[in-house]
Amino acid sequence: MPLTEINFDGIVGPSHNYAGLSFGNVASMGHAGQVSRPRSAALEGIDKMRANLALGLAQGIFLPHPRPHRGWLARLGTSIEEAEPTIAANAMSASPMWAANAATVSPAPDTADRKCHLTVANLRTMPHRSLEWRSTLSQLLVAFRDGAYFQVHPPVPPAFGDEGAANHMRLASGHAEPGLEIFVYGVSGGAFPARQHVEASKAIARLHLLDPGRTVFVQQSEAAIAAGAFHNDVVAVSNERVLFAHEQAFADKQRLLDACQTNVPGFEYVEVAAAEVPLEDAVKSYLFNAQLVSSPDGEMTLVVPTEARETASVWRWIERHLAGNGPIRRVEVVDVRESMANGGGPACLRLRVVADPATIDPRFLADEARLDRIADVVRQHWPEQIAHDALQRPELIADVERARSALLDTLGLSELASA
Ligand code: SUG
Repeated sequence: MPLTEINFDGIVGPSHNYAGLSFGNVASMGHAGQVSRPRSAALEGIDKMRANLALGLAQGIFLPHPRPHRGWLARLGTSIEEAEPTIAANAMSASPMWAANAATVSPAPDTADRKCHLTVANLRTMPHRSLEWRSTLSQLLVAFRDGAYFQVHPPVPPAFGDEGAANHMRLASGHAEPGLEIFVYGVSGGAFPARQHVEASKAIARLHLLDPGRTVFVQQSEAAIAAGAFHNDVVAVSNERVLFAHEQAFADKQRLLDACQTNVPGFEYVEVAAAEVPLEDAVKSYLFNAQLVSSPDGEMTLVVPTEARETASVWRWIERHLAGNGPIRRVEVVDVRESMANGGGPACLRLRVVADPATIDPRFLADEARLDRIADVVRQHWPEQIAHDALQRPELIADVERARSALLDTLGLSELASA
């Protein structure tokens, strides 16, 4: 089988809630304390995967992690019953749903040993996200265990923050051609933290055995982070030879464009001017947190969240682009409102891996029938609602733990029960 782009979506976990844990993420901050709907959230995610399948794309899944994270609480000398509310909320976060932050992926055509390299993100900037790496590593070591094709790396040391593929892009004339790998790091973000450290990005490039001539490190603009673009994928996305970005995404745009022009045959840059879509609208609508995908008929489709259609400047821009001669030929609108309210759009929910699907553990791949089975488990076991002050209730905790084991049973992945 040829190398294919596979989108692995994080299944939204049964503890999905709004605790306002992510400073600098305006949606998470703005929805703090609201009632969440885990069942709807997970079903929205499944429908998004179905929309991808309908476009003819290959689809994978990652599992929710065990929550509450009892081991972390124990290391803090407490328990879910006794922890202070903020600590408990961190241990209950369903943040592993945002698979774009699971790892950075360099496909085989880019690496010296011609293996696909994956480095798990340390996510050290936010406490609730720093809990993810161990479970992510366990899953990747099962899904991508064929050492002839994959090399899975543990996180880089936490001295240097790494947030995975959300700050990494790849341009290539085709998915299976050698590409230009773009690492975007932050230095400062006004009042908000810059989460990706350049030393983490450089370490990953070395570990992945990338060709330095086809690797570029670019600084994210301070204005973008200050406007709420806590990850680069809130203001830019790439697919094959196309880079789609906001005018104010990068600190040194010209250096990036020069590298793209030199290394990517047929490179096309689609820029959205601040005068047409201000940064604030880009962040509110998640226009750039779209999935930019090539379906088998060769048409490039932008999979945007409903919030993009509801933001006047953004929808006007999309209609104008579609009417013109640009590379994006279709727009697909998906409803992922529950995730969006925590700052996670269609692109946050997926990790792209270019590989031959036959080399991956099939339990991590999805088709309609498998999604039906997952949806059944979600309908039966996922809590309908979680109020912020209910996060430590024993009945909720029992439901959340039972829901995850029912999913693992259904998927034949019970070996990951405590991972
Ligand atoms: O890290 N939200 C996530 C959203 C991540 C989106 N991912 C990408 N852009 N790739 C974050 O800020 C909110 C959790 C809370 O508030 O409870 C949260 O973690």
